[in-house]
Amino acid sequence: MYAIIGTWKMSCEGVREAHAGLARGGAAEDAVEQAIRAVEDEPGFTSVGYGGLPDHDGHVMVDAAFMNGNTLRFGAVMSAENIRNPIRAARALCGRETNCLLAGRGAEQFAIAQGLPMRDLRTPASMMQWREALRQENRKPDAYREHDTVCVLALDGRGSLIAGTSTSGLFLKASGRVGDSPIVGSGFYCDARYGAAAATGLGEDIMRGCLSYDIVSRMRMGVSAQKACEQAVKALSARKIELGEDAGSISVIALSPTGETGAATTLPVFPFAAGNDRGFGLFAAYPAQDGMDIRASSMQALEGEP
Ligand code: SD4
Repeated sequence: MYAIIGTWKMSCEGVREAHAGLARGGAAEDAVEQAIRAVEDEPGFTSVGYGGLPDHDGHVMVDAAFMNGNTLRFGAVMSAENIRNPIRAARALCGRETNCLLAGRGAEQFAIAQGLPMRDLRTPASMMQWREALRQENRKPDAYREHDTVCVLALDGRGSLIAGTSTSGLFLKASGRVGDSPIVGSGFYCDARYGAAAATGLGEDIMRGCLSYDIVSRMRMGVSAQKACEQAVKALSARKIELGEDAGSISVIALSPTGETGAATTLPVFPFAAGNDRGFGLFAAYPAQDGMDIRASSMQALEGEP
């Protein structure tokens, strides 16, 4: 059995190729890296890697993480600049007993020492958008309008379960701001015995609920990947509503050790790519209608039929 799931339509091509690699007997670690690199390298995706939108000061500062569910080790970089493929740096850090989460200059120096390619992640188009945005006043960052994180979870035929994330965070974020994506338990979590999960949306909210850990904890209690996603999103959003806030912008994915996938969202629609040994497709999760502001998601195939 093998399976893979990735957030947003932008992950579709990379996940499709990584899915083919898994079908040929490839490793989940390689599948996650390959799928995320494909998004990082594409300047048309303005929320990840090259072409990512800058922070308030005009710097493209990236966060990325890689977690091995069989060892519970993770590696992550945050608030780092000029690393062409942040997911490669995160993967290279995964396995270390100490110093596995590096920020800023330390992360950049690590990438250089590893011989990873460095690159100015700004593009003329992203800098133009930045200059234009600075001209507008009172701009409230919107995690979805401005940015989407690529999260990929993969299971291979040998039972390896891996999680990865990569993002340039919120457009116009404060210098030094870090979101959930490199924070274990919030943006991602993975335990090969129970499952893997990852989140995209407003990192400040996702971290308040330790959302990915919450999903995997529910799976540990025997809840399915789909139900665990629905329950965790619903719990965090309901709590926010109780506190007088809105439900927030939160979407999640999960993958069980037997290859079941799950997804849930507070958005009107959340597309994701998923595949297993029966096929590959682009899907969407929607909030269900049960009279609450936050509802269980229903899933629908957009194309393909896993
Ligand atoms: C962050 N979670 O830095 C990321 C942004 C994101 O969809 O995923 N937006 O807060």
